[in-house]
Order: sequence, then C-alpha cells, then structure tokens
Amino acid sequence: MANNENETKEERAREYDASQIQVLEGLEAVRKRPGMYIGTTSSQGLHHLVWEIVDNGIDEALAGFANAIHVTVKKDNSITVTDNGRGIPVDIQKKTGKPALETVFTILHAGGKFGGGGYKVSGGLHGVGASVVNALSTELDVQVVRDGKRYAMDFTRGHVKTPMHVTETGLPEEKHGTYVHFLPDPYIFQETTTFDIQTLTTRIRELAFLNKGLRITIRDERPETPTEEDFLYEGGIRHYVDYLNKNKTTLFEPPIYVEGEENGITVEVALQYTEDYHNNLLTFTNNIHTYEGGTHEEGFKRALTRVVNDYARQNKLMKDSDANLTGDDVREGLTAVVSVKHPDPQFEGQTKTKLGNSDARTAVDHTFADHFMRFLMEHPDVARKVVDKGTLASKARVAAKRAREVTRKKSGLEISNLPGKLADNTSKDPEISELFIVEGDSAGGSAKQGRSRLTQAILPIRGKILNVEKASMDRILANEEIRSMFTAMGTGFGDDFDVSKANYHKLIIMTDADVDGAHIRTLLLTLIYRYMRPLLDAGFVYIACPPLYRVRQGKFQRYIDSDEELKAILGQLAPSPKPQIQRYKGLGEMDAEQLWDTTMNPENRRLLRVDSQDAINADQVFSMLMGDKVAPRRQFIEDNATFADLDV
Ligand code: TTJ
Repeated sequence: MANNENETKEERAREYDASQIQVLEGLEAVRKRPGMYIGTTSSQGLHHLVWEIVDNGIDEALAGFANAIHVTVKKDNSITVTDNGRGIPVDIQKKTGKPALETVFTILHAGGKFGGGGYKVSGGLHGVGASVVNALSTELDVQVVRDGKRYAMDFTRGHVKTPMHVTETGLPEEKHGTYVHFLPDPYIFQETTTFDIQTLTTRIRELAFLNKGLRITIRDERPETPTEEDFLYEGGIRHYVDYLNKNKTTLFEPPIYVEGEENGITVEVALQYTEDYHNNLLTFTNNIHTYEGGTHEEGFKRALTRVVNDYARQNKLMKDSDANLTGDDVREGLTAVVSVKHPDPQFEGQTKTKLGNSDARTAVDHTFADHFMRFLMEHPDVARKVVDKGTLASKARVAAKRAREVTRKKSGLEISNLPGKLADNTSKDPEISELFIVEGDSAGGSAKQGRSRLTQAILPIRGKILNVEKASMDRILANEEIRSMFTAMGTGFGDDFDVSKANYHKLIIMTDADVDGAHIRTLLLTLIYRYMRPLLDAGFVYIACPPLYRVRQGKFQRYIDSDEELKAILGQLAPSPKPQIQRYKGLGEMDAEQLWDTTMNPENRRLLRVDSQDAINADQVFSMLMGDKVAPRRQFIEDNATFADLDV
C-alpha cells in the first residue's frame, strides 16, 4: 500500500490483476485471523514465526544442500535467519509472471511447492510458511545469493515494498544461501514482541539434536555484550539422550542408537537406562515434538517390551512360570528419544501432536526390534542390567499395588476420610476452591485464621517432605504427608489418578521466601511433577509469593517482593519521616491478617502458575536437585543462589 502512493488510480487498478487480488486477500486473511495460521498471537505465536522461517532452512539442510543455519535476535527484537543452501529460486514463473521468490513470501502455503522433488520434512505444527510470517511483520527483507548474484527484495505487512532486484551491497560471505530478516508487527502481537532467548535456545538445541551434522547458531544482540551459542551434534539424538541424562546415574554407556528406513519412513531411536524410577520418553515426527505420542511411540513401546521379554526368556533370566514384564516395568529408568521423518504425517489429538499414521508403528517396531535384539545378544552384561531393572520394577509394582489396597481399606485415599490436619473450605465447587499447602504448623495456623472459609482450604505440612526422586512407589505411598495431599486433592494415585476428580482447581504452594522454603517448594513440585502431572497440565498448580518487606511511612503502607523494588520505593519516600521497614523472614512472622492481606487475598496476592510446557528442562532440574549426583546440584545452587524463580 504505502509504496504505491505516487501512482495514479488507473495505474493501480491495472496492477491489481486477478492474482494480485488473490495474494492480498490471502495475506489480509492472515492479518484478520492470525490465530488460524499460527495458533495464537501470544508469545508462543511470536516465537512460531521464527520456526516457520528456520524450518525452511532445515528442509534445505535435510535435502543435503545446507549445513549451517544462523539465527540472530537484533537489538530491535527483529530476527534474522540465514542458511547456506541453494537459495530460494528467483526465476520468473510463467503462471504469475513474478519471481518465485516473491511467490514464496506472498502466497499462502507456497513453501512446499519448491521442493524440487524432495518432500518437505520439517515444518512447524501449523506449517504455513514464509508468507504468513511476512503478513505478520511490519518489515521483512530477504536476500538470496545464487548463480554468482545477490538478489534482494523487501515487504511491509506482506505487501511488496521493493520488487526483486540484483544488488551489490548487503550481506556477502556465502557463495549461495538465503537471508531473511523480519520485524513482527506489534499490532498483531499485542501481548509481546520480545523474543525469549531461553525459548529460542532450547528449541534450537533440540533441532540440532534432531538433525545430526547440522550447525545451528543463536545470537542475541540485545545485551551490551552479545551472546552466541553454537550447536552441532554429529551423533544426533545419541547426544540428546546424553544431555537428558547428564544429571543421572546411567546403567551403561554410551546410549544405544538405532537408525533405519522402512517404506520411506526414516527411523532413529536412542536410549539409555538410568537408576531412576521414572522414564523420559520423547518422540518426534519431522522435528515436531509429538507430546501426545502416537503410532511411532506405540511401535517403540511394543517392540521394547517384546524384545526384553523374549531376550529374558531365551536366556533363562526369567522362570517359565514368571509373568511377562509389563511395558511400565521395562520402561522404568529409561530415557529414550524416538525420531521419525515421515513424507505425509497425519497429526491428531487435542493439540495435534499425536501421530496417526499406522505405517509409522510398524516402521519403528521393525527397525528398533531387530537392532535392539541384536544389541542385547552382543552385550549380555548390559542386557542383564536391563532385565534386572525391569524385574525389580515388576516386584515394586506388585508390592505397591498391595500397599495401595491395604492403605485404601485401612484409612486412606478416600475423600470421605479427609486428613486430620486439613482445614477444608465450605464450598464444594472445585472451580472456586483453593488448597493451600503451607510450610509449618505456625504459618498453617495463621493461614487457617486468615483465610476465606468459603473458598480456601489449608493443609499444613511439616518441614521437608519425602524426596520422591529417590523413593520407590510403595515408600511414597506409606508417607503420611504425601498421602494427605493426595487424599485432600481427591484425585487418586498412580494408575488411578484422575484429574477430573480434583477437589480444588488451585493447589497453591505457600512456603517461606528463604532457601529452606525454596527447597520444600522444590520437593513438593517434584512430587507433583512425578505423580500428579495432570494437575500441572491442567494449570492447577500455583506458587504463592509472600512479600519480603513491608514499608510504612505514616499512613502509607506497601508490601515489597524484591530488593530492587525496596530500593525504588525508599527512593520515592526520601523526604522525612524515616520509613519503617519490616523484613519478613518466614510466613510464621506474619499474623493472620497480614498473611491474608499479602499472600492469600485474591485481590492483592501474586500467584505464579507453574506449567509443565518444558517437561525436558523440568525433568533435568528435578533429577539434578533431587537425584543422587552431587556436583551438578551444587553448581546449580551456586548459579541460582536463592533459586528464586524455579521455572518448570
Ligand atoms: C528449492 O529447490 C530449488 C533450489 O532451492 C530450494 C530452496 O527453496 N531452498 C531454500 C529455501 N534454501 N533456503 C531456503 C529458505 C531459507 C530461509 C532461511 C527462509 C526461507 C523462507 C527459505
């Protein structure tokens, strides 16, 4: 629009031939309903733009023509992505009379059509392409280096600003490649246009793991001294497993790695066992994390269970009369990454992250089973450890089941029999009911007095609860504090866990704002993460934020959360009289009214919602904080002195 201001009406009319109108209608539609194309215009949608562009470079790398991708966040929160591939084609297309390059950035879904035979393997969940990014950016400029020339073109909000031309100035270096620079439109991304370097780095590391031999760098030019990280894994997902297990004690080294192909589906599996009681199984299809699993995951699980049982029976590691090890048994302590590349993936499920193609099930099953059986036969010592681990898990499972049955009968996990220390709220509506888990009996007492009886229930817990990271299920079930949490929530335990039965839609952890409090919070979060995860997924878990200080000056009173804020306030209160500052060391130091005012009253309080989006990081953090390796824990605690905002 803007660039055409000097043209006459007639000229403009002529230009708007049928195809042009289509283009504009297409991109207007994207701007009208961005959610339809990128899911959301939240921070997540903002980051999605980067992946849409990066995916194109990855496709070029997967086709064998590029081996490096560079992502940069510029000072103004714009993004550049470059690859050293062949460069987007620039030839004039017959059908449109326009350069292919222009089409890529202006026609919806154009990306895949330039595959030159190869199929498009990567592609974000929405896989909508560069034109959507263009439509949602106030500025986008692209340069292509190929055939000894450099071509450039730029756009604003999807409209061509400068048509494609050959240029001398710009970005040299590579003999061929593509450079894209874009600035997201704040009109679209009203929540935020600030990129989070952690989010970008985590996904870029993951992409490097998933595409072995591909170098991906991420540079952040916003800080005074720019930061840069470089990811290149020749071993691909083998190194992913190493990375996931870095804080765990493993049963053998290095991870087992399997690669194969069946019916055009590429299959890679890497796995390793640890001394943990949990498993960590990540599956991917075309670089997309399939959170909900699907056929590839089923194929893997089925093959793993079958092979371990077959091996154990063939080698007399099990008695004929023994029951088979279950899937859960053979997955105890397992860390595995399953990555498939499928020419035509069908994504299903609530979040479209469940693979539906049945040929992926057999491809993974066959590829993995053959290789894994051979591996076990060639490594009897490792095989023995795997079978032993499964056998132990099976025994613990049977014991836990018995313990659970006994507990349930005796006293335990029934809603009718609420724990004695619980001060329940009067409303029976879970939607408005909140359960505060409070550190210490004295704070528990204040909380009971100060609360809103209708909506707030209080469950005090004594000090450090059991560390579930180091305990088997039967021990966890025997623990009083933990049992009372499950009983109060009403959700059941283990296989019976049912989030729809939750008595409270807010579970609020309220601990002191000190190191001990942080430790207790971490213990509680570990318990929730390992055994009540659906609560996290449902967004029911919160952390209360008690203040650090209260500042008073005459009638003025304010609760303060951080030292910075305190400084700022004291600066504002500079004229006499001298402000009084009270520092709160623990919740116990606040009386009921203060506790209500500062931490419990929905009108004033601050709650942090805990989400499990980043399950990988959480798994690592918990293994590190709660597991048996001391060095990484010490390091982490040093790095995060108060572990103030443990973001899981
Ligand atoms: C397609 O087939 C002919 C030769 O070029 C192929 C191609 O499109 N290559 C290509 C596209 N390489 N890199 C891109 C690309 C890179 C980025 C960073 C962004 C976009 C939109 C495309």
